[in-house]
Amino acid sequence: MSRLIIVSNRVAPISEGGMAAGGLAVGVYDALRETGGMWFGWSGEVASAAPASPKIEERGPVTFATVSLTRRDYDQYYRGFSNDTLWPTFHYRSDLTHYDRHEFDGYQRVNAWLAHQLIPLLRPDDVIWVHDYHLIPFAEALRQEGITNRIGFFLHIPFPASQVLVTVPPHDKLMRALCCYDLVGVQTEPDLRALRDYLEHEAHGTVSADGRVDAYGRSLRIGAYPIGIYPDELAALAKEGQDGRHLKNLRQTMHERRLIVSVDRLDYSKGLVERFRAFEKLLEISPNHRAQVSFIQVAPPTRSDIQSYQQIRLQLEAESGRINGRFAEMDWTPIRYLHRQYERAVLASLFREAHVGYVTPLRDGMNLVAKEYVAAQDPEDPGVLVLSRFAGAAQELDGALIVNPIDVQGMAEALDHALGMPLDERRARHARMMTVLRRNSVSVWRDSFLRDLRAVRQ
Ligand code: ADQ
Repeated sequence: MSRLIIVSNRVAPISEGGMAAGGLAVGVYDALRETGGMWFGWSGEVASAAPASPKIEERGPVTFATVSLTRRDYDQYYRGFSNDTLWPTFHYRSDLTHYDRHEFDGYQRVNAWLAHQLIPLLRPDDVIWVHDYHLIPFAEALRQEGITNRIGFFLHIPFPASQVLVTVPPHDKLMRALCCYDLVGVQTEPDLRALRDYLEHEAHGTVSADGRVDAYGRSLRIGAYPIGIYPDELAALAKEGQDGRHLKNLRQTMHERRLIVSVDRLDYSKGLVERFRAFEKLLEISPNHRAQVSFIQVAPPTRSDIQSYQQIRLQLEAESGRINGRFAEMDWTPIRYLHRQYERAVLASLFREAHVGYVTPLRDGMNLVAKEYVAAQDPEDPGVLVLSRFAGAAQELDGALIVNPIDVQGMAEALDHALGMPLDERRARHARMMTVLRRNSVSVWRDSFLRDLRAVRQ
């Protein structure tokens, strides 16, 4: 089988044992190990000058090829256009979107430079799989240098409605570039409908029922490929951690109270402020939960050099302080807000310990935390998932209590419902969701995308 090349903004740090930080990295790395291949992208380093060529590291059948970025490239391509223009807009936060034409120029320049760095490493029959919004123009840049390999693209974040996408000034250039791929994958059917709508009504292209597209003089395919996890491995990890130090310490402070858990990067798309207010509302409308329930929010910082991220941090610190000041007692803190990263095994066991998994983003491509929470549960006595309808995962996880994250009262009622749900109903909902998680695992996601990519132009 032809060699696989993965291209992503960041190359995931993979330890010698082959285990990476997250499920996605592991899923992709498994595919590379099976067929042999290369993972190409940014090393995460910012250097004073651009390197002449990628740094190459071989680990068994997998080659890691990484480059550093200059400060200017980082500012324009990564912090600027990717994370201060595309990220807010694609998460329906046009109010937070900042646009600077020079940053867009930098985004295109860095994509072209990255493509140029990869070309000497390519073989004619390599299959190239590019990931996420940082790299929309990557295939166009390769095509301009005469590369004819099969190239696929997967968007991990939501694909926004046309009327939202067109607020990005160079939307037409972006979408023209997107059509240089052979296969474009999005997370869910609603994302696919939005993409189709743009291609038909803004680009004046045609899209067939089975996802064949003709637009901007190019032919390609589009499809929905919901990303998954390895549910049974996560369940095993959660079970193993039951006697770990972190959980022992936690239990000592809980005194048999019920536990609600949320885990997110500290991002305004994750709906953290509304979530805190809904927990406050729960304590307000159901006083029986006071001193009986604790809420742990784990939210490590990300992108803290962007102003909107500094603001959400300040807002959350103020909200957790205010709510705790209002309800806390000598021996009970309602919200424990942990602004830090934890190991996967610790998070998995925390999920298993929690009676409620509270996952309420305002918008999310998929949200793997929702899936991990379900997989981590004890099937004999599972917790309940409270899930935003605006997470891609809500398309699959119909055993969750689905909420609208804007509706603070509705979320408080869902928390109350979850905390009081009888065992039979919890088991039935959990079993239904586990069936879906096993059917749509990360290997199914990867294999179906790569099968469709390998089938194009054959
Ligand atoms: P993210 O926005 O990062 O991903 P999500 O899918 O929920 O969101 O999480 C990714 C991973 O990070 C999960 O495996 C989670 O366990 C881990 N993680 C989160 N907080 C952590 C913490 N405090 N410590 C350690 N690990 C933590 C983007 C899109 C999502 C999409 C994924 C994959 O925004 O919508 O689901 O990519 O496609």
